[in-house]
Amino acid sequence: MIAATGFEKRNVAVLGLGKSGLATVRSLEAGGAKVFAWDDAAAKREEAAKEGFLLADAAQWDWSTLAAMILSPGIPFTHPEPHAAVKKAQAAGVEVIGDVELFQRAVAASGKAARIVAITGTNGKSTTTALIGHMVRRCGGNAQVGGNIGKPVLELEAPESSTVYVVEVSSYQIDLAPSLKPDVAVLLNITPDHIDRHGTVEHYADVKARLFAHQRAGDTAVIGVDDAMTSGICTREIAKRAETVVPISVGKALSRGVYALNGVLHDSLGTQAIKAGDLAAIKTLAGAHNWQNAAAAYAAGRALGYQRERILTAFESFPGLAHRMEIVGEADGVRYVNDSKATNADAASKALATYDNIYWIIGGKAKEGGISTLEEWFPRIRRAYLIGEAASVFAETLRGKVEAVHCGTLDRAVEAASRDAVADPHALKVVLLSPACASFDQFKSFEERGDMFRAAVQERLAKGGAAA
Ligand code: UMA
Repeated sequence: MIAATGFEKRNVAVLGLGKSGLATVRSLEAGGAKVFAWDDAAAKREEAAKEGFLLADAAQWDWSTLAAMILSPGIPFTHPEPHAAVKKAQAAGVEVIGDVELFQRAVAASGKAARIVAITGTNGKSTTTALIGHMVRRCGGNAQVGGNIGKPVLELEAPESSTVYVVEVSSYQIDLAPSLKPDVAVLLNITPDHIDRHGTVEHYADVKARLFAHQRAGDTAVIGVDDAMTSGICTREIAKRAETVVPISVGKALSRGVYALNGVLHDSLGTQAIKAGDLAAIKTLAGAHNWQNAAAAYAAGRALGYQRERILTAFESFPGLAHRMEIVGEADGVRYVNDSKATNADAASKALATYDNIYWIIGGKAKEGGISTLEEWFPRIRRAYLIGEAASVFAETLRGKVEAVHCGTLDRAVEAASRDAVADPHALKVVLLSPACASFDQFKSFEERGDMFRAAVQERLAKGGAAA
């Protein structure tokens, strides 16, 4: 655990007692602060009470005695409107910050030469974070991986001079971390997202760009240039500090930067462009979106001082992330891919763009817009297997374009898709769970849905494959 510094013997309020809030209370107490904790949900307060934390209704906090309020990332800071406690804090001149800010301050105050690699972007940030963490370890470094990816930053181990913190940061977390200063900052891409929490896409992009605000000579900015928003940010950063900005692209050759062309990674950081390695051969980094993640991780690895060959060797052993195009089995020329995290059409498009001969398990609780935007990928789909609430709506969209079978449940869909895929004479077929839907009609979470898919596939394969 990292003890929060700077609040010894002072009163601090913590609002939100989810994963990051509970870690924040522990960290502040370890740093010697007196913490007043609150969550608007009674169940969360009960959980906190079991740990013996001091609970005090946020509506009753005495703002004149508080040194700061630590806000959970999920609680509105600016939009649609600030939480009532945020308004009161601001009126009283009490600073409102998040756990990532406490983390940054504690690392800076430790006097250790620990380094921070921070990763953000609309898509791919968890995979890139996991990939960089894996690379750091394989290159002999002491990686501590956390943040938005799941493990709260304050739960990571205390800084040592060898520590490389690899931290995924959401826009919510950046918004609450005014002094964040990564040694290596990675911005992958920006597409409209979380507008409810940031008001406009421009504000969302401005918040993401703050990742670079405090970087100094010697710090590195790795920035995607394949969308208009990040490309604009990259141009602005280059104007300030060209030599420490590394543009990355998939599909465009760059005179300076790191880029992937047809799955081949190129490094033009030196005097001439060289081929750094073949990403297309790495199963867990399949697809153009993963090549962007790999280009960013490679650039981060170079900034950390790792050799080109060691980075590529590390990529080859990357296990991938659960539920994100996770390969859960392969037999009889059929690859089974768990992409349960794809809870909307845009996310599902990544897997559909990656594979051919797809036996596609789709459905659940439909999102607005359905799957009509996926039509360009329909020719890759051999057959669709419909589950959950969205089945009849999706059947309508697919009518006349993709043959669809109503399966009802995931188990039945796995069975039917495996049987059909095995019978397909193509060399490689893919049974793909990429539902383009939320899971809540049939499962507790996308994780439960993906776990059940993995278990169903592995049970079938253990029994002797789809023919069993
Ligand atoms: N709450 C209130 N009042 C409110 C609203 C919420 O008291 O008005 C309470 C809720 O009851 C809850 C807590 O505040 O107990 C909110 O917690 P939280 O939503 O911030 O969640 P945590 O459990 O602390 O998890 C957070 C991140 N969640 C969000 O940003 C929404 C997790 O990212 C992150 O993994 C975790 O910290 C550890 O760092 C999740 C996420 O969905 C994966 N992120 C978004 C995304 O990826 O799109 C940004």
